[in-house]
Amino acid sequence: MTGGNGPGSRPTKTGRRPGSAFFPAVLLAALALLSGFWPGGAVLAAPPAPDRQSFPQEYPRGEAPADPEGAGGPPPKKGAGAPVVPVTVEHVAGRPRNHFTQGLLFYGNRLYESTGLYGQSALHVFPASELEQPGGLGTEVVLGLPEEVFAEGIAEADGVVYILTWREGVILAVDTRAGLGVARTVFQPGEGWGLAYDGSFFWRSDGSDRLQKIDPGTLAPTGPPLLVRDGDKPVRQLNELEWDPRSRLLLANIWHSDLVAAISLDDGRVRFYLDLGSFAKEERDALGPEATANGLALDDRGRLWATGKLWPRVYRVSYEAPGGPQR
Ligand SMILES: [Ca+2]
Repeated sequence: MTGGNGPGSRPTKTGRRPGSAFFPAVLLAALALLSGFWPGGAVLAAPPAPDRQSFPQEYPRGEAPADPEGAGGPPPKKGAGAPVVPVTVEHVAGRPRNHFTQGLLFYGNRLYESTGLYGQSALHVFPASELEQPGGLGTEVVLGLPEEVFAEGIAEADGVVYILTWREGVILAVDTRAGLGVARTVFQPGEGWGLAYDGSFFWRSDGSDRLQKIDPGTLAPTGPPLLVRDGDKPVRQLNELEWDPRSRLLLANIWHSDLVAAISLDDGRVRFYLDLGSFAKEERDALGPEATANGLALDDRGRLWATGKLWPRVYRVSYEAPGGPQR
């Protein structure tokens, strides 16, 4: 994620505009310097911690998507339509502070996290077992990314972790079987916020009310965007994503909201919202308004973990889905 507010978006920190022609060449050259290293305990080019005092000014997220009606707008109000479901916190694990979380996923016995901001974007890899240990997440391997990249959501397919970028027009592919390095860079049109893989296709959010299906082979968009609706109302600012294969619903953080939309990919309808407010508000009050809930991952037991930008904690939550079994 990131944050898009549609019209009036300011230049980026670097002044570069989306789609800059020289950028892919620069990025590819920088990526060529990165090679495959894999968990030997070494930390690869650990990025500096974000300066919390500076990022609101340097964080003009989002540009109007193709349909301006799909951009911006306030997050949905509780009780506006689909039911809002509270969550119960089952476990809390500490984690490194100042991670500007953009994507979260479990794969194998590891927890992967992408973090954003120019000059600070990275892919972090933790032993998932540490989530259950008293000290929480403390051991990480970090793949630093070129400073021209603002990393966004991540998704895994066939052992490859794909890193979406915000406005850079590329997806970075990290083949975890070969090592922790960028193995491939693929053109990706449009703005990227969140990414998930449903077993057949990738789905990408861009801060609007639209989800784009992406072919896993070519990584090219395929078909028309899926319009996400709560009743008749567009649900905008869709951000970090997580596919739930059990309920066959796509979970989506909504930027600057404590709500997580549970979306059917059959028709784009929001079936219900999860409300993370019981702990998200506390984190935001302590860290500032940009410390929004962003980071959803289901572990191999189907349990949902949630975190947010800069949050020093990851929360495992349970909830009772309307009309479905408790999880
Ligand atoms: Ca996720």
